Amino acid sequence: MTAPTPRRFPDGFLWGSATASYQIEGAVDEDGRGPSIWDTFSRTPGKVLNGDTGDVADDHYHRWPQDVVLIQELGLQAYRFSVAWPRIQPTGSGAFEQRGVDFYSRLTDSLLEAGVTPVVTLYHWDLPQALEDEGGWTNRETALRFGEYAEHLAGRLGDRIDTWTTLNEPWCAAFLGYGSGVHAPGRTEPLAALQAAHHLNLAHGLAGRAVKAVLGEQAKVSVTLNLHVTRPDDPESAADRNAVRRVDAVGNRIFLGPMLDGEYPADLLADTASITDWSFVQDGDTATAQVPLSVLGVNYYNTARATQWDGVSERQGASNHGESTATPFIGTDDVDFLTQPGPYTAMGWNIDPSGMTELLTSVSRTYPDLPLMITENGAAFDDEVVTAEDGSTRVPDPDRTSYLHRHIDAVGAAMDAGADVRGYFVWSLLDNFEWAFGYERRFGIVRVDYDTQERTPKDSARWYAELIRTRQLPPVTPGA
Ligand code: GBH
Repeated sequence: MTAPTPRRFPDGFLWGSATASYQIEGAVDEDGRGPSIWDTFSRTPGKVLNGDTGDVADDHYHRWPQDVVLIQELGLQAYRFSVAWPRIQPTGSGAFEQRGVDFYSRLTDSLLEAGVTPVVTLYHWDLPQALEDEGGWTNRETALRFGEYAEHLAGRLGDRIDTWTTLNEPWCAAFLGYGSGVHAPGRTEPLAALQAAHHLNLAHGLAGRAVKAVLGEQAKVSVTLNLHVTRPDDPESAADRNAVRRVDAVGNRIFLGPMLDGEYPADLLADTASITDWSFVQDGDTATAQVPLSVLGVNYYNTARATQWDGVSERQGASNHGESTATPFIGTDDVDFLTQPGPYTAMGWNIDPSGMTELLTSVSRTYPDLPLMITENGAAFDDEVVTAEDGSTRVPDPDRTSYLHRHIDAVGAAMDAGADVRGYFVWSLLDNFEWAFGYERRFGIVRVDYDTQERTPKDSARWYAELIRTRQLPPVTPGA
């Protein structure tokens, strides 16, 4: 038997970390920022754990220079951040706010000076509240306004931005926001969720085209999807396999279809026929959504297991898609998501690196010419600060290091199998506002003390920095 050797990643492979505006910035009333749906939602009692809001978060709006130093010290090659639309255009239409543009412009310059590649996301869920008041993503106008916002920002940040990611996880925006209601704006209407999904597809196309119109065809346009890896409980059961097909349609292909093939999958339209005739899709919309992508961003966290409920027996397991009773997988109320075997992260999500390999392999088989990038992968654990006798502090987070190690190894395995993966971003650089879970869940590789705003790189950050420096991943020991 040969001794296991470290895994080598290609020289051009981009190592980074990611954040999102509402989760880290705070300063919600500063420099003309308008309110977003997450300000409204988080201030609505009962929506976010402990009543937490993003009012202060990591105070990144003021502490960004220090955070760029941190990025540099860890040796990150790329930083993925999002722009808060309500800082650029407080009401989502009409006047633009130059002070908001200036903030991201300074951040971008500072990253470039530090030798860090800026990867920008135009929408990571903080919709201007004024647009929600007009129907939000259920309103076609929101997609048109998004195109104008993208055009404006492309003109201001220009070719300093390496990759323009239009949307982060439109599935969450549509189905958690308008379907199960666990995210802002908290609506629970199946039809609204499907309309939102369509208008997000359209918004992606309009924004991608706007960026290319301003910066040229060579501008790198991307989108980030949270693609669901769902397996049939019984692979021999045609009913279970059909349940998985339906989840795949309304979970993945509802975006992959328009964005990559220029059309909605026929089975999705058939599956949802009792909810809508899709008459909100206008001629040319899906062609617009199919804007050429330089790379597809993939966020991966865990896997799911589905079974077709027979309608008679007791339901086998609680849905593992959040607290809400309404399923975000519109039209699949007769599908049960079964509790997955552990281990689990602090989110209760199962740890399953094989899903990463499976996902990347299957996407790259379906779209062989499409480069992929892991734009998010990471884990929440309840880590703590340890103070040594000399007063120095450390945050030992072996579970997170192990999670990252095994998932990066799984990315390598997919590359061995032929997947064209160009980079990997840890979610997240900093502990931050974890949406409906507020500050109770920590995804950072850097610890944030919410009393002092002090940042302490966790052991996982040191481990990741070493990986980036050497470009060599130590072999994964079974069971580690
Ligand atoms: C991402 O969303 C977001 O982009 C980011 O802002 C966020 O902070 C981060 O991940 C961590 O949550 O209930 O077991 O079926 C995550 C999207 C969608 C991933 C739902 C887990 C279901 C897990 N999530 N998915 S389960």
